[in-house]
Amino acid sequence: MPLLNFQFHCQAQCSHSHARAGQWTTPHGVVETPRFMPVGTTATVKGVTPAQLVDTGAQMVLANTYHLHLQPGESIVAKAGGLHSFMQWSGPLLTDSGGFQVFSLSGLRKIQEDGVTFRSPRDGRTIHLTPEKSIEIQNQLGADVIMAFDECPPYPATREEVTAATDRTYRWLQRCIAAHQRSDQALFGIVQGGTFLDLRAKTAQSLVELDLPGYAIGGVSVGEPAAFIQAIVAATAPLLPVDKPRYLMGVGTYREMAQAIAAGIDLFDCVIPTRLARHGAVLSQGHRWNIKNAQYREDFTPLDDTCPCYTCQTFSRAYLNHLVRSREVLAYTLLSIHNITELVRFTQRIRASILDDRFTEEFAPYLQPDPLPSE
Ligand code: PRF
Ligand code: ZN
Repeated sequence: MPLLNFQFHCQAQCSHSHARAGQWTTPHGVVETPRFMPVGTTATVKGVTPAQLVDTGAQMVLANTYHLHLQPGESIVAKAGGLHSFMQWSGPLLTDSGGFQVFSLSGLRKIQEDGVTFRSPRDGRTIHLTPEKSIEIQNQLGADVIMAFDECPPYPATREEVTAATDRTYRWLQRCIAAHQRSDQALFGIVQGGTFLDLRAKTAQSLVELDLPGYAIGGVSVGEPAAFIQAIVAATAPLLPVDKPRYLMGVGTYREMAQAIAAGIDLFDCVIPTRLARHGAVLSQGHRWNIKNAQYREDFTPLDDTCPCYTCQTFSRAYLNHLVRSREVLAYTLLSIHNITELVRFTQRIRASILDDRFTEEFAPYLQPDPLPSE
């Protein structure tokens, strides 16, 4: 089935690393890469309206097959005219396949060759998710990008366990490709392989042969030391095609993103900015700090005086400190707007530095390797 209206164009290539700046055309608009994507698990980026989200600079948003299948169900989203129309986000959208979310459920789940069986945490009913079912749901949801149904092995796992999961993920990918019905949705493959770099390389090569419209690296940031993430991404990303987008799933710290961009990654997603907001934590200029602290009670300056976001342009630290201490819902919205803007802006600044070929100089402090665990 030919794919319509997707095109990845590499605009600039860093001369000291694999970093690149790209322009990725999708049916719902262009994504300038590298770019951070905020997570809207249940068809909403928690606490933030679509108009506010546009103002953060976010271009593409992620939603989840697993959560939307449980509530409200894909048929209701389809009746609304699809996910774009249902959640009123007119830009590019991506749905994750549900595999990872099911695997991270503790307790009742069973993985078999056919798929995964689990008990709904909502109402206790038994649900069977297969590669075919995940694609059918994602076809109904209608995001621009849909993800293959994969098995993400935990960390740590033995080589045998990771090999079994990786081989099964490949068979599941072939079933996903066969089940996929829409030429206006790009199906991305996901490279698994745990911390075994040779398994990563072998998997990347076998996925590249399938000539998919984009590739993700999964199975990282699952509890392994930071240096492993860097090693996995460095060993995998350069093996993926230069003319397709590369997406590192579930990663969104400053250092991890900068290092992954240096290895050639274009896209990231992470719940960090909204999750931190829930705890009063603020991201700014490479650091994390908490607005609840007493020192901000009478601080009438903005969170970050270099930040263009609505929160920083409008409110003081003293006001935000008060909202958080009073447990006001607006605190959550305002901190989420700031944190999302901050991470999107970090990737935009990296993009600008790649276009000027100053990336490795300008972001050198983030590119120092993480210490290897001592053993
Ligand atoms: N697979 C899928 N989604 C994911 C992951 C994965 O491995 C991760 C791992 N960091 C986050 N989200 N399908
Ligand atoms: Zn701000």
